[in-house]
Amino acid sequence: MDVALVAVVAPNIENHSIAALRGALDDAGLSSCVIPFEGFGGIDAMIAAVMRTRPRVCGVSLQTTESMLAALAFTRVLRERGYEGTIAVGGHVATLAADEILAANACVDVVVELAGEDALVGLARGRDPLTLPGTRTRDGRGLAAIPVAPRAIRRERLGDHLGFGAADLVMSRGCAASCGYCCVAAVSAATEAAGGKRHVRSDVAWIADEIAELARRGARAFHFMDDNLLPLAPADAVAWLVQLRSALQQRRVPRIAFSLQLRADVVTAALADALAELGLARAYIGIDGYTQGQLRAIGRNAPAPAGNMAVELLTARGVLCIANALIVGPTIRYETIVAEIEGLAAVQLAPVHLLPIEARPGTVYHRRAAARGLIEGGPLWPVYRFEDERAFLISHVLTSLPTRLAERSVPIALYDLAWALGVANRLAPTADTTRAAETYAAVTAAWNADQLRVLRAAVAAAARGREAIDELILSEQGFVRAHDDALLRRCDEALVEIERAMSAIQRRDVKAHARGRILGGLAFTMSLAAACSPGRKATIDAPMMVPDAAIDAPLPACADPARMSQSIPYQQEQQTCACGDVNVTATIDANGVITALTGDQGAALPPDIERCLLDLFAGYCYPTLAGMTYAFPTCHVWIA
Ligand code: B12
Ligand code: SF4
Repeated sequence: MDVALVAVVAPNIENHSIAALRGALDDAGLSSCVIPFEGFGGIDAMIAAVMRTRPRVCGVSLQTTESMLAALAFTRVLRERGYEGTIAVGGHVATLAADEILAANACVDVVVELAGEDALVGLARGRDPLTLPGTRTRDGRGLAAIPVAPRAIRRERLGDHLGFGAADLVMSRGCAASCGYCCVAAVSAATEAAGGKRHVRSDVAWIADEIAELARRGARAFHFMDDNLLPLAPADAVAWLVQLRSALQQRRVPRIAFSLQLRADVVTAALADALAELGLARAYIGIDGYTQGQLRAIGRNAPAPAGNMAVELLTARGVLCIANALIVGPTIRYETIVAEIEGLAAVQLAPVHLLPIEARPGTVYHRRAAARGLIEGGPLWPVYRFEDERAFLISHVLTSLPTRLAERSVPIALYDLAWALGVANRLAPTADTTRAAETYAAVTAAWNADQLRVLRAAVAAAARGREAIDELILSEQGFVRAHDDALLRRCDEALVEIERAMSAIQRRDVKAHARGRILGGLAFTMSLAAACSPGRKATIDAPMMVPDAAIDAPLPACADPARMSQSIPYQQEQQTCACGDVNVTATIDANGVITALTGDQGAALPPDIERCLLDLFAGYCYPTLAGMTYAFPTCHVWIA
């Protein structure tokens, strides 16, 4: 075997990165296979699969910061167990964190920035990495990186959603905007630095050909996975959609339904009309901030009223919307959050999917937070310090209610329900979906109202201090779980109702594709906790968050100059990292250095995995944690 690619594999979800790389290897006459990336819990199985196939190159697709620790634990243990080939890592996060990956004790030989096709073919042919594009090794840089281009992938078969053929599309790359917290903006900047454009979109004719060809094979439901497909200016976006519609008509493409994520401030009445006519069934609306203060704080250039306006315009045209909000993060002030919560109160028609602001490597937000000393450790396991203690206390409430962030939350269930409902409405108008539509509206209203209630209570308690917050958490935990579980059940039942209605129309048993639920499950397998307590329900491994003293207080420093971050000489003590209902216990010494890790209730980890993790953390220290006995996960499930 020439190349084994280790990457995310999920039912009915296409991995275009792997398809592009395998296509290039195939064209070059090289053999390849895919080994599903399964996080910590799957390290043994993944290594066994590599050792069985003995590839010349083992390539790991590192797309998300969430999977970085597990991916690098895998590469290190792979080498220790005797793999002698080249270990290469590429993908979105590899592009942004090459230095950290090479600096970690993770046995990675080559990091490939941006497009990986040429570099991977070269590595598989045994070429010197430094003669290939985009490569980074400990000895230096190779040739200039090549920007990633959107291109068609070869599909052996289509996915299925409610009996309709389904396909995932990636028709553009990058984004012309540059929101401060967004890692897509960071990769777009890297692309520009490599001589490419921040944003490239395939030709309308090319996109129409691809959709027409898929429609000929039976596809009707299309999931656009692009970061930002539409032009930023509303008039340009309308003109582009009109062209696409006419190109599809020329090719006699039948009625289709699609899902898209889009910026709120591009949505005008004309654009909403154009999208609805083309078949937009579900929209994930990137709003992020509902007040000018919050938009400024996270570094997004958009008018605050655009969010709610977009939801109203699209909902009026039958498009089911999900709205996101970034609310807590290390640099955000209490007053900004208070105003933002009142902004959220205006959103009535779409569930608000709350997310904490992550300081992703490579972003302006990350640089800003790091410069203020708010990130301890490094990208493998970052710990955020909060500039504003009250903001931290609010985030503590959210992370202490697992159904709000850590687990599959109600907006994620509604995201899946919207895809089923929207596709049924668009492609099978005779299907009786009345009750499911009522459920969507009722669950949305109940979720938004309760989310606001808890946020307002958190704000009030945060003003009173730590004790009030602890009381609030204690009094809310049982109620919130029961409340959210009941809403999740209603969403799941509505999904089954749609499946039933569609099965009658399709005259066979059909299933809805629940992407949010599948991804939630996938993310769980990334968890460090999953490594420690197999068989138990785990949550995503999470940067713990700790409150901080005022920002102009002197920051603690690392005793060992070889380690990152700062140090306070505290006694060695046990630090428990509670992640959902599974605890990983880290022993942190006087200098904030992790010296031992055990699993749930002190259970031992497999020794080579524990040693591997300790080595990966060897370059970090967590001085703020050295003196504390608590930790806060920011577990959350994203939508993709
Ligand atoms: C499609 C997609 C998915 C798909 C497929 C994932 C995949 N391809 O690995 C699914 C739905 C499974 C998915 C899941 C998730 N995703 Co996703 N995903 C994307 C998306 C929108 C497009 C990726 C894509 O297919 N691009 C097209 C291909 C052709 O380009 P490419 O991926 O860059 O690949 C090229 C190069 O990077 C390189 N390359 C890639 N892999 C490798 C490997 C080697 C060895 C080499 C040499 C080169 C190489 O060569 C490729 C060809 O040129 C990106 C956004 C983005 N701009 O990348 C988000 C993105 C990567 N996802 C993201 C997130 C957060 C997630 C989830 C955590 C979401 C969730 N849980 O709900 C999960 C995590 C799953 C996991 N365990 O890692 C974030 C990551 C943020 C971050 N910095 O961490 C992104 C950036 C979206 C965003 N804007 O926030 N995702
Ligand atoms: S958040 Fe959206 S609009 Fe902003 S840079 Fe990222 S992809 Fe572009």
